[in-house]
Amino acid sequence: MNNGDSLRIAVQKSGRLSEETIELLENIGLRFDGFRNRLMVTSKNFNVELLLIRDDDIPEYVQDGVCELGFVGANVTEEKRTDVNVLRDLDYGTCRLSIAVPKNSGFKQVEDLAGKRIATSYPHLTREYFDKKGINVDIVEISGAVEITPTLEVADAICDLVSSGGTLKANGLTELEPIMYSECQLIQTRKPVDPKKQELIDKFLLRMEGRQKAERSRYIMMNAPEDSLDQITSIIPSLNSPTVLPLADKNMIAIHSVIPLDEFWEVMEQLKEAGATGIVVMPIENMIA
Ligand code: PRT
Ligand code: ZN
Repeated sequence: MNNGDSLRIAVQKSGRLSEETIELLENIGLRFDGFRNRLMVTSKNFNVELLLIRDDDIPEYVQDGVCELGFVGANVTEEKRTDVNVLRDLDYGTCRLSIAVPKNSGFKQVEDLAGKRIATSYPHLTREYFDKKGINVDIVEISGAVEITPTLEVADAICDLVSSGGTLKANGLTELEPIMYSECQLIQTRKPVDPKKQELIDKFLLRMEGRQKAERSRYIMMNAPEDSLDQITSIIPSLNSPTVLPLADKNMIAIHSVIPLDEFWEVMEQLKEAGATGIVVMPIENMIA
């Protein structure tokens, strides 16, 4: 358990999630002094300390309450079968755990792998997948360089993480089927947390929410004929009423609003059709409800 006063967060020390996680923490206003060769760093302006460790250890440290929070891939948390709360899916570290076979193996579907050897660093997730399908396979647990095992004749197929697919290709493998999609997640311990630390967690989450909302939104400004205001207002999927400003040209107005990024293009097209001109779109730094 973490009995200190500071909130303790587990972060991957050095790997694919490290840079973006630290960047995210800095983006929500946390400042740190140098990370080099350190296992623990304390923030200069928020009562938090980061524990920098291997990603494989993060779910267990959070489960046991050594750290209240952790940033780690869903693939690791699920493989380790840890009992934690998933607070947020984050938009980085995205990948999929996939079954892949040698290009000229003749295996066309997962059913063709019955009785075959599958090399993986994810024995539980792989076993669970094949068991659900009722396909009997031999799992060969390998801790790294899984892609090379078919060439070495250690396995007939593999189950490994894929992002661009370049590594599979370079090793003469083709993807047969994804068994899980993963991204970096913020997880929280289920162990009791004292009220003061819970306050820190709530504050931390509020900042993250503001940042995530901002990243998923855009600020738009446009000019429009005054008589198209009702139509334009009905197009803008804003939670708040848009800001309407008069322009020097008496028949024209300026409209400002915030729109969700995923509706961006559709809204733009409709706004143009409704007579909006000079549409300007800007990123948003932060949003506090
Ligand atoms: O030292 P430590 O144990 O902390 O790090 P690690 O080597 O175990 O993990 P690391 O840093 O490689 O990955 C950390 C996390 O990033 C993973 O647990 C995933 O949640 C996520 N992630 C996202 C990936 C990938 N994309 C990924 N492509 N993890 C690994 N890969 C590997 C994959 O195993 C394969 O070897 O990259 C290769 C394939 O990449 P593509 O782009 O060629 O398909
Ligand atoms: Zn690891």
